[in-house]
Amino acid sequence: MAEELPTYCRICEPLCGMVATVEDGKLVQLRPDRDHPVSKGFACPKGIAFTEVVNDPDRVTHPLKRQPDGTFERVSWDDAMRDIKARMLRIHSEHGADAIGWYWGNPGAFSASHTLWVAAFMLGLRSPHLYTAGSQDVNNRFVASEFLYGNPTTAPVPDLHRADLVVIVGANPLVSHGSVLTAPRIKEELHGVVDRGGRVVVVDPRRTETARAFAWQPIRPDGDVFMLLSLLHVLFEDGLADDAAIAAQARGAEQLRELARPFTPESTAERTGIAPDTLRELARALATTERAAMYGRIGTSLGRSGTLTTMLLDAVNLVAGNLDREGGSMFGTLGTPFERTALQLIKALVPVGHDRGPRSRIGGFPAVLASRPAAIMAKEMTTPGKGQLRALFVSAGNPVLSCPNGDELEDALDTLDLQVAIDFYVNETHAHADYVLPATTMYERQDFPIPFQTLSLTPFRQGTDAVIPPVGEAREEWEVIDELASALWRRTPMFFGAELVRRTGMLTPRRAMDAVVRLAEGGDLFGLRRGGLTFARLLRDLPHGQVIAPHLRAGALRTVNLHGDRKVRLDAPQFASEIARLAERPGDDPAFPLRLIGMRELRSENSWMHNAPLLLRGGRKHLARMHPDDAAAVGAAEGDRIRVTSKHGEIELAVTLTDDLVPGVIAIPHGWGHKGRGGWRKANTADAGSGGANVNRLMSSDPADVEPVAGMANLTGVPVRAEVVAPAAQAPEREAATLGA
Ligand SMILES: Nc1nc2c(c(=O)[nH]1)N[C@H]1C(S)=C(S)[C@@H](COP(=O)(O)OP(=O)(O)OC[C@H]3O[C@@H](n4cnc5c(=O)[nH]c(N)nc54)[C@H](O)[C@@H]3O)O[C@H]1N2
Ligand SMILES: Nc1nc2c(c(=O)[nH]1)N[C@H]1C(S)=C(S)[C@@H](COP(=O)(O)OP(=O)(O)OC[C@H]3O[C@@H](n4cnc5c(=O)[nH]c(N)nc54)[C@H](O)[C@@H]3O)O[C@H]1N2
Ligand code: SF4
Ligand SMILES: [Mo]
Repeated sequence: MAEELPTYCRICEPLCGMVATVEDGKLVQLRPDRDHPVSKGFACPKGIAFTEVVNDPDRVTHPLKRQPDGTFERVSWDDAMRDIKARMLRIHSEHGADAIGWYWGNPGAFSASHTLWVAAFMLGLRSPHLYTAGSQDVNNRFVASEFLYGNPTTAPVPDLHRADLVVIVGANPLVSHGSVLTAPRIKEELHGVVDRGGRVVVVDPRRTETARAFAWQPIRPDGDVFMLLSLLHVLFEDGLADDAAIAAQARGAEQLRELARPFTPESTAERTGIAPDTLRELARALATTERAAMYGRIGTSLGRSGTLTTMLLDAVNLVAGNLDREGGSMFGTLGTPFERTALQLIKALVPVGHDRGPRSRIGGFPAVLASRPAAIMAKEMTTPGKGQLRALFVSAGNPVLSCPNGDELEDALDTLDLQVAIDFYVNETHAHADYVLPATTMYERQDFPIPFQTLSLTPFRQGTDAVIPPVGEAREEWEVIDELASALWRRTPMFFGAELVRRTGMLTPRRAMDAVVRLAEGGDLFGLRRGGLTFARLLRDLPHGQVIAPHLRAGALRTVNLHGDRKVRLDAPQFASEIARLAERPGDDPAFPLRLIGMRELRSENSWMHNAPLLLRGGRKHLARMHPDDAAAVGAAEGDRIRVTSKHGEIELAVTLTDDLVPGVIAIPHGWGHKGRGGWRKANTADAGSGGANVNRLMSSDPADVEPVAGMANLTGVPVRAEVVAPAAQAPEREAATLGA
């Protein structure tokens, strides 16, 4: 008997509505949900291909234990957990909680239970060793928001529904489908801007898919901070600043004006590659277009000054009069009663603010939402002394491929006393683990996307049940975490309390998700609002989800800004200190004449989904992109195998030539470098080329190269050189020049 069950995709941020076809408890098909009120029948190839992940013969469906020869053998959950708990308790007795760490990867953020349980476990344990994908992604955003708004968890989103000018800096939403922004059908949203007579400008070193569809403004890698300072300079000095907005929303605009004064468009043109007139025109358009928004993502986060860049993006929006305005850069709220007071209370009670707690042992980095930079994880394992990391749990992550200097991390993992993975694949990181515990996929768990509620362009609620039971012996992450916390309950005050509640059966993810639904706008307020939403009602009556409001509302800044006077801090001291640090940027090194940037592909998701046949069709290869002029300079031709070398490492892969790049820039997707150890058969066959190369071997994990404010890894604008190692015809496997997208 086939059943059709509405649910939603949780691979990336649009959370597209899906309909799952289930036969005899097995997922047989996924198709886009035409009745979903926001995604309206849209889904991308990854979403559709997820059936192949759920049913992948290479999937881990039973606990695995690593054998002395490096292979894995099936063990029972009881045996695995007994040994893991005993070893964890021993490490805890001998070395304390600060020998135990957790790396929590990107897909974890798409599971409410996983997010809440990892956070609670690490806060309860009081270990400084929480690492997340955030230091390769978004921690700079959290820190910028904390400085500007006193609230790390708020972030403005561009109101694509109503904007007439959208400036996209370092993001490629036609491929990524949007980030720190939940906007399904984002391509149509952007075309809508143009259809209204507006403009979309893409500031990027590569003429991306998005830039091709709209207007491309080339920029030199890591030049954004200079562009933004010049935009501020022009806004202030040419009388374009919105004084009323500044007076109403901000404090310290005078200080920022002073800081921006030296950065004339002429003085920054060399760093940005943007002609002064073009920059002035952009500043004028941002100020004079009634509804304009500037939006930045990964390309603005992974340079040398990610926190400053993000602070400046918001500052430009504010000074141009575009912050917290319809059609501008807007803030989402949950719409709970007394939301601001509740946020202030949480902020006072949960000690996760920037720089709360001790700085990291390696590099002295401040905590960001209780996490430390993943770039220092390896040295935390190998540097002796109190606080040395000896046991690491990794859930939904693959730091060997996603963090800088994967080689160093691989070696360091082998020095640990205990490494445990929770995943449904044995990836390059987990290949070093003592145990791999099988996780459920998203379609095997109940869910409600708590972290994305306030980032949605269309305020929207959708819950889902598991559409199939756990495959094999898979378990949800929170169940494993509960068991670990239980083992420590007599030793850790928070776990003691948690254990008492847990034993009553009241501490479940479902209760947490239900509470958010009921307290948020549209919710039943636990019975006070008749007919309001509950989690159960979402599942029962509204399986395609419920729109709460057609648009975001202006004025939300007064709720999410937690500073006492509700003013945005344009005088945050980090503006001055980070601008001063720009002078320390290393100059060009003739030994490394190219700048390396990243890029995402439509049919990859970071380091995973490279084992799904649907996504590997057409002889996909992991390829570097070079400008023909740069290729000619080193004698490289289409399809040649090249060696790319940085100060920190080298990789080899095939090259394809394209003039979609600013000359001097080379682009390589991250997330490749599958070595065939971990059980992914498809990814390592001739189909998928050689499994590709790990671009993060070129990146530095030296604390001196990590951005000091938010601990961001420097993964873009990295100096490299390229040389040919084998011409196309003789390359080890013939690499077809089919682009991934
Ligand atoms: N298909 C697909 N979708 C994904 C993912 C995936 O792997 N595949 N990953 C998901 C994740 S985890 C995230 S965080 C989001 C990210 O979402 P996006 O930020 O939209 O993703 P990217 O495609 O990496 O876009 C970054 C852009 O920045 C540009 N860039 C690089 N350096 C610079 C620079 O110095 N300045 C400027 N201005 N631009 C620069 C790059 O050329 C690239 O076009 O995507 C998500 N969606
Ligand atoms: N050079 C360079 N490096 C980058 C980036 C870049 O642009 N350039 N982007 C960075 C960004 S934005 C990110 S987010 C990071 C990502 O870095 P990570 O989060 O470390 O790595 P992923 O590749 O997302 O690995 C995801 C793992 O989670 C597993 N998984 C998927 N779903 C689930 C689940 O529901 N439960 C469990 N337990 N496991 C699951 C997958 O099988 C896979 O093994 O990479 C970063 N690295
Ligand atoms: S864009 Fe694709 S991967 Fe992302 S949520 Fe939608 S269907 Fe899933
Ligand atoms: Mo990410």
